[in-house]
Amino acid sequence: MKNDTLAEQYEPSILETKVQQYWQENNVFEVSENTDKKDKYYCLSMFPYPSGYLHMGHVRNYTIGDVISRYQRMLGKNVLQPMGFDAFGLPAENAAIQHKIAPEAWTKTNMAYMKEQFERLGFGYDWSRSLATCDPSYYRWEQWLFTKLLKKGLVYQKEAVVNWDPIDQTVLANEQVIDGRGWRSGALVEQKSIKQWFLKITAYAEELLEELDQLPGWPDQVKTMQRNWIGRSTGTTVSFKLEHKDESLEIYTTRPDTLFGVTFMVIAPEHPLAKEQAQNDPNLQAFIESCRQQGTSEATMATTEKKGMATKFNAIHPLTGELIPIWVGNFVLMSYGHGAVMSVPGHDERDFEFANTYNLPIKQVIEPLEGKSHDILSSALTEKGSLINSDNFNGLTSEQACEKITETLKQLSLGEQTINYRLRDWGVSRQRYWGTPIPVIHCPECGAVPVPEEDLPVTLPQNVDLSQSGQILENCPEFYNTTCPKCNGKAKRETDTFDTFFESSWYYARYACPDNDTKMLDERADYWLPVDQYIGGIEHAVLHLLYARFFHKLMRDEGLISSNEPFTRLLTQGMVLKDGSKMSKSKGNTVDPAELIENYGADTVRLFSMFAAPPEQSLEWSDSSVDGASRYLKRLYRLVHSHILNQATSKPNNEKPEQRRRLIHQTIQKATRDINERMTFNTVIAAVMELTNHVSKWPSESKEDYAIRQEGLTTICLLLAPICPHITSVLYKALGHEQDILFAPWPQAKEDILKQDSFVLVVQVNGKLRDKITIPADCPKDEAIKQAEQAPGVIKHLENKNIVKTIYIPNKLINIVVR
Ligand code: ANZ
Ligand code: ZN
Repeated sequence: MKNDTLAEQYEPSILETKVQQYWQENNVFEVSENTDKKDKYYCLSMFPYPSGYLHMGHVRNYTIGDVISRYQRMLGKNVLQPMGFDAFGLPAENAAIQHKIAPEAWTKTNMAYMKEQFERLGFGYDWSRSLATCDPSYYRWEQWLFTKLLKKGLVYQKEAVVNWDPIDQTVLANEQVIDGRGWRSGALVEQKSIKQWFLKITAYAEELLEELDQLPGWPDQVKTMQRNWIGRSTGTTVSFKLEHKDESLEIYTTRPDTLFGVTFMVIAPEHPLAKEQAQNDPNLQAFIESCRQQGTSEATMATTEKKGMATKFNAIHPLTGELIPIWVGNFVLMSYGHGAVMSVPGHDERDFEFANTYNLPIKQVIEPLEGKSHDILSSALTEKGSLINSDNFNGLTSEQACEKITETLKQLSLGEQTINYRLRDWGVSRQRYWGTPIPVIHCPECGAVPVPEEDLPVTLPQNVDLSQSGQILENCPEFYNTTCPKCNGKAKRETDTFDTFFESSWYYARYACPDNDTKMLDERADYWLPVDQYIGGIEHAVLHLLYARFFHKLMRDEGLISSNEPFTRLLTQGMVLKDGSKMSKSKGNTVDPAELIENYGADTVRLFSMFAAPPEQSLEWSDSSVDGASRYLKRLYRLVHSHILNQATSKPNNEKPEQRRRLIHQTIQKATRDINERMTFNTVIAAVMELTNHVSKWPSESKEDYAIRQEGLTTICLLLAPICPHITSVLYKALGHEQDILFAPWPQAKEDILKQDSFVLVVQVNGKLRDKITIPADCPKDEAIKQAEQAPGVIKHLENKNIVKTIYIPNKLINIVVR
């Protein structure tokens, strides 16, 4: 930029446009995998869905990422900060229906608008690496990976339940079901079982769990949520022989110590035994049907009333030989363990409730450890204890019994220890149009055949009529009619598309090499990965972050990258609140960032976002804080303006040159420490504002004074540069620096300046000089008084006296008044 003299007035929009132009013309944020000595730093903020509207949550998220990126750049790193768009998804289909605009056109317009907004906010992205997930050059690679996984057996098809709208004849996403009815037709939604594609994430459950321990840079809260989601438990699989045929009913239990307390078994409505019985039992058939309507989400399971129905079958207890009736229950999940439980109503609350409803026996087999008694008929005793009514296991503790009983079962080949995960395989099929086509061809002869690599990508057909009811691709013969890659016979393309989490699971890696059209990832991915700092909302703690970790391992095992984990550090930013509740369109309490930028400029918006709260906490919106941020920048501007014209007017001030310099370096030290240790940019800003207050009062008449003031102002610019990159760029130039602030290093606190100077303190007793002591300049008052009282010339004058008061004039004198 030309070293123009500083304009008299601070006009953010003019100033910011100029600075941004300079960035763009010089491609300053484009980075390459350079081999010079710089360390790489990959800073990534979660990419947005291109809704066409930027909200304050976006602004906050992306400002945090940009500040970290710019800070790392000043530390001398080779910083990659890319941005792209999570461009597939339902809103585009809805917009297509409502506004008669094709999803692609709608999405592209929105992306262009959002890119403009990002540029206006001054985010330093390497746009040359941008990507949109709806672009075939992007999604072809996830289609490619899918076909590889299919061949490896990590992908499979099975029946799974979906929401079915019987009027529109279409599958509905959960968010399209409103109060149990289809959002468009208003029809009562049914549960329907259809064939869908699954990714075997459970094959990686153990690694996904274990490696959480190797992520010290992740918030504990997120790691705990992932651990619970994976839900590893150690228990025992027990085989109960069936009475009516030579087969067994397997169950999974975490409490084998309660085996002697089993009084009935409960199987899931989808269990084969339930189906067997239902064939000639219309009542049970109806019951199973009603369970199916209820759905199987964990939330429904926990809240719906426990209901059941008896079968005519019995199981045989593996150790006592007793006959145990088998029931069907709506609370048993087919997808967990073996879809069946041994019910111990004496020691499990759910079983207790069920036994009371259906008048089934309750038996106590555990007693509390400290001999306390427990009335088993009034409530279940769920704590562990010691065994009773359990044959030769009586007297053992629960822990001992779990081991012993499992051992005994194992010897009888009727059971063994097993590890179970709550984690389910990931269903990736969506019956939607605006998504990545699943690259499979169904052949009547050969079955499901992956689309050969050379035929990828399978692209979405254009110009479809989205307003028709039913499933779009199902009504598109020009899309689905094809030939089988194996036998060349007539075949049909898969018409489901991927869950959009599929696209967002690997985009972070593709930014390393978005232009490669022969490979999914190349060696550049290993240069940049793992991401050093990932930033996004806590709402992604489980699904997105788990899927991304899973994909990283899939890509590693495909030989595409060598690291094990995608994100070294994770920052989950807090919400933006207004009047105490989350800003949201539905509450009508939003603030439009575009308007703010227009009124105040990007630097003020950025300063406010970073000053109002530390990144991980929620931020309460306040008009006055925005005004405050704006006023501060205006003041800073004036301060530099008057300084360079040498019109600074010093106010009475008794800070010595050493003190002034020390304050500068203390501020550097504090800022650096706060960013490195806690990323509390708000305290950094507070310290810089404090320094600004001081500098505004410093003299500048002498050469030395001028130089110190210059150093103070330069430091303020440097410390604020990551947060307010536009104004600091201009002020830094105005202060006479040749180089653009973008290339300036982060300031260093100088040890010798930080060292505290000493002062000679006069110590009086009742107004008479008794001694002189030397203390550090910033010695706290209490410490100064303590040292004064112990000075050799003072001690004897205090003996047998009462100290009435002590007068302390910092850095000058202490007068101890005694009686
Ligand atoms: C007997 C028992 C006695 C149980 C007792 C608990 C307490 P976690 O820890 O989450 O793995 N269970 C097993 N399979 C199930 C299914 N498909 N649907 C619903 N519940 C199922 O939970 C394991 C426990 O959940 C198992 O231990 C089983 O009940 C139940 F005093 O077996 B337990
Ligand atoms: Zn075929």
